[in-house]
Amino acid sequence: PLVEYGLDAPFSVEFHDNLPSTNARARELAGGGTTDVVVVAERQTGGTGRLGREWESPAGGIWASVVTRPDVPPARAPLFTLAAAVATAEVVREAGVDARIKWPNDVIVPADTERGYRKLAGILTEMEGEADRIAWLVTGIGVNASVDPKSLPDGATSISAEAEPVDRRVFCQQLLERFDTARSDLSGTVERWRSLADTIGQRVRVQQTDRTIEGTAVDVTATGALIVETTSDRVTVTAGDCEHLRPD
Ligand code: BTX
Repeated sequence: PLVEYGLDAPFSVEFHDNLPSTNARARELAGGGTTDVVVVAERQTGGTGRLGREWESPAGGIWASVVTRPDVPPARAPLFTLAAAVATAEVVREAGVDARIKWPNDVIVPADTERGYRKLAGILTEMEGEADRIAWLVTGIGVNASVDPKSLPDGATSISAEAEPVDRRVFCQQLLERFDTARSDLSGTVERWRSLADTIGQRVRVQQTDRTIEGTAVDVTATGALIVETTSDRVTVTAGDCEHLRPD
């Protein structure tokens, strides 16, 4: 089993064997006024990605959602997604996998000559806030740790498929410590994000509800937006689905 244990985390831990979604449970706790707690589940039956997509969460993964109440304006919320992506990528890299970040929230193993990029982890941030202040933030982190990629959608991979399996208790603890460090140094986080990014320098297609932006990703801004150079323009993209295109 995963984290029944005394996780010596910088957050208090609520462990579940089975849960529809750790983000849903974390939202409940957040709405009730709780903070600095992490909800961890051995498996999720209704794990969610962005835009209501499904997130496969079999036993063997790390499914965790952290509730915080950062005293920052809502425009800075995306930085916590970057902080979680940096923390995840760093701990996965220490496990011996050449992980990189795809803007804004995916930890991937980059494409090689034979295969396209494979998704190893994802982050889902949810928030409630007023105009000038975040009320609460839920940062959901899903990592395919010891999961057989056959039980995951196409294009997914896991730590155990790419390298030696990890001790999930230790991994989860390191992940939470890294996230705690990263969230308290957001400008350092943007720097580390840049150095871990697979997206910068790539040709990308960013899908938004009402438009598609295609061009070269050149940088991220101080608030975590992606800067894309198109043939005619330089566009700052704050949200959307980003695909890395193969070079011509
Ligand atoms: P996303 O919308 O970027 O990615 C969702 C897409 O990824 C799916 O449509 C599917 O194609 C693919 N996918 C589904 N499951 C997996 C998987 N296990 N590994 C790789 N690819 C997959 C990414 O959303 C954000 C995911 C956050 C998940 C965490 S887990 C803890 C917390 N609780 C919860 O319900 N969600 C978060």
